[in-house]
Amino acid sequence: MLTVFSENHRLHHGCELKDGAVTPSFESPQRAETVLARVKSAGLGDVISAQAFDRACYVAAHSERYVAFLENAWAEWTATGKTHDALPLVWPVRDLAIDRERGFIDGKLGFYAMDAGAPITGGTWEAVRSSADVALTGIQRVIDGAPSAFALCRPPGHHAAREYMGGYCYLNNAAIASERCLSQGAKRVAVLDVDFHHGNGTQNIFYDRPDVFFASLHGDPDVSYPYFSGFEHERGEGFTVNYPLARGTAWASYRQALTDALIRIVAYKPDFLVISLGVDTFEDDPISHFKLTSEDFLRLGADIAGAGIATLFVMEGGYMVDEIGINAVNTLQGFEGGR
Ligand code: Q9C
Ligand code: ZN
Repeated sequence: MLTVFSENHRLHHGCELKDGAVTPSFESPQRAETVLARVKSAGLGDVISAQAFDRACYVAAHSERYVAFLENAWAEWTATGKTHDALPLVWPVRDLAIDRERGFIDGKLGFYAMDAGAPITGGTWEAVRSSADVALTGIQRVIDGAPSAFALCRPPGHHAAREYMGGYCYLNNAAIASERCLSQGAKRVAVLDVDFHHGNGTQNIFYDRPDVFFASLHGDPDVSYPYFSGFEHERGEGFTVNYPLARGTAWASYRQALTDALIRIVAYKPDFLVISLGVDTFEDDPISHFKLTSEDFLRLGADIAGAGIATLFVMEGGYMVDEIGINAVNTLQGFEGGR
């Protein structure tokens, strides 16, 4: 399987507000390097660099003003004299939820963010747009006839909605790739999100859309981030399906939900399948609470392959353990039929 990568991811390395303290983000450059090293040592296949795509490809999944915010945020932040990472501090909650962009950068940060987990640094935009280009380069190969490809995206994307960032995500790489399929002639696309966290951003972008089916398996939002979405009753126009799973979920019950999701996806008859591949479902992940083993990721890939659909894998979460590379590549090798 072909892997698409961009060294520009290294330009983004920020902090996050976690448990009441600002600390280095769990979403570190080392993650992508660990996965790339495993891709190479396992002999998965060729590794190519991302091509540059037009800004219009990002705006297909996001609003014009949100993309403009991402492009300009660092310049506007540093214009106020600050040199450290930008994080939002005030949000438009409920009665303050006026739908009007604010002119000043501090107001913009709150308007365009769901949490304080997506810092803006000097290199963020370059890394973010390159990550989207990684997904676009990968999906173009699949559109052109490859049975599968791996977009080694960083930063990840699935928490980024049409008009907000959060949870380490800025542009929604999986959604941008899905829109590319449709603009290139596909009739239907399915997105299957197997990251530990609910893919709230992808759900938001496609919630009222019959041409993109979205399924997400994730930690029950009663106890897991992002807390406010991912419940079973969220069905959109009938093309959204959520599988909130209990803390401690292991392969046997995970697979039941996976099987149900795949049956629905096959019945939808999509032209392409995009997998939001988070490996933070691993038993030793430092911020998540499922119990998948490294061998389970081989099974995950094999089950996905059973759908028989041309597939792009898009890297999402998975944190701070050497096994992130093993688990991501196991999924891809499981898809390809074993190692
Ligand atoms: N105590 C992705 O996996 N922190 N984002 C949650 C809960 C944010 C995860 C803290 C986790 C975001 C792409
Ligand atoms: Zn995650």
